[in-house]
Amino acid sequence: LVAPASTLDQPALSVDAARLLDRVERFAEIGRNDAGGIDREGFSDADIEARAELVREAEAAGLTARIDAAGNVIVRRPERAGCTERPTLMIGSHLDTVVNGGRLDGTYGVLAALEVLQTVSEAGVEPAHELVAVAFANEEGARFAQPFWGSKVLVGRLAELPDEPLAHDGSPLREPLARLGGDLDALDSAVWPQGSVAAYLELHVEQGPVLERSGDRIGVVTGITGRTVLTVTVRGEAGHAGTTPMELRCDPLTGAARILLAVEGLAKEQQLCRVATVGRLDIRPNSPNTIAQEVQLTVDLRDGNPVRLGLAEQAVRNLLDTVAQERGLEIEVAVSTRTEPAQADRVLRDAIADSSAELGHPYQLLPSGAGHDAQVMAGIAPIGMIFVPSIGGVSHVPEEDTAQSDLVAGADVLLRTALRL
Ligand code: HGY
Ligand code: MN
Ligand code: MN
Ligand code: MN
Repeated sequence: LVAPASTLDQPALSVDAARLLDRVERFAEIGRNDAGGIDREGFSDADIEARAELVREAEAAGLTARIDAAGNVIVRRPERAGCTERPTLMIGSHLDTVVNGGRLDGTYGVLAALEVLQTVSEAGVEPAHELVAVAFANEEGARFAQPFWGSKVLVGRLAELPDEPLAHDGSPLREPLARLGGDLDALDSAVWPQGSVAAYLELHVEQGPVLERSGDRIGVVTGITGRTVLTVTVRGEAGHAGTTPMELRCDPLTGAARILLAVEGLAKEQQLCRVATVGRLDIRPNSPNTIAQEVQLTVDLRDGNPVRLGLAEQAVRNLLDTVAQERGLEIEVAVSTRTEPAQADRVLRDAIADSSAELGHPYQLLPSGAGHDAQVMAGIAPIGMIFVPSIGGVSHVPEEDTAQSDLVAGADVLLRTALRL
């Protein structure tokens, strides 16, 4: 076993900036739509292609890559005799996007993790940890209603996942998962037990305005918001828009409108939780001269405090009961995900801050209002997260962007942090 190099005594090792930026551009072509956004929802054809491309890139870089039963891509440095006993430092993020999303959310962190492994291998240094890069499957839950699918499987939260996960349109996960090389009946094999991961690091674009405004290049994440996503189905009676008298209607769409505004009010006026969003509305049959039969909508609740999050969920459930009674609608609610808030580990926070300082990058501490696989990984390992500025503070839109120099700085901080642990 080569003695772990105290790389910090040496001039700082840097990522290959051109290679990283080139990969970011190439992955942005996978699933790009006419509007310039990325349609790479988890387990779509584009997502499957991106995962296969990551495997090819890793192998071409002399690394090993495999796809686990959940569809996560796991990249390692090739085994060397005597080096297998080191604790694992996992570094990752996700490759899937929201509908019409940006090219950096998730993908940047995955490609930076790959870059860290490749840089370390090429430099011939032996970090104290075994570095493992991971691209989690279906973090966003854009098409299949299980956000954090890959990380939840990896940490063993199988009991809360449905036996036969379905997309919003009812199509089963089983088939695209198998096409990717996963196996719905073998999810157990993808679980990493408690204690098997010494630490988890994730690099991500901030997706908000804080760093851009302060002029800091690096964000050291203190904690990640909790999140509950509900899928609500409102059923009424379809009918002719011209002949059904108003007093005889049982319209699920107007019921849904009432729900939408009340959900906004839970956060905006009542301040029961930090933010509350209805982001998806599915109207059936969605025809201008037919009263709707059924409306499905999602409710995304977020707060850093799990108690407040629980109270907000209860308030939504009470609201649904009230609307159902008042309007004679049948309302069903299912939990798509409950993801607890998580705190970043003190040691990892300090390591990120020190690495930023040593590289001359101004940094600040900040919480994450977006969800990340890191908060699921917090169930089995200490976590640390690094943010870089988002231009205009926007994300989940095609305009999402970050200055190239910031992308490179973030990857260098990730590399340096991985080497100092
Ligand atoms: O929605 C989120 O916060 C994350 O980007 N999945
Ligand atoms: Mn996202
Ligand atoms: Mn993300
Ligand atoms: Mn007609």
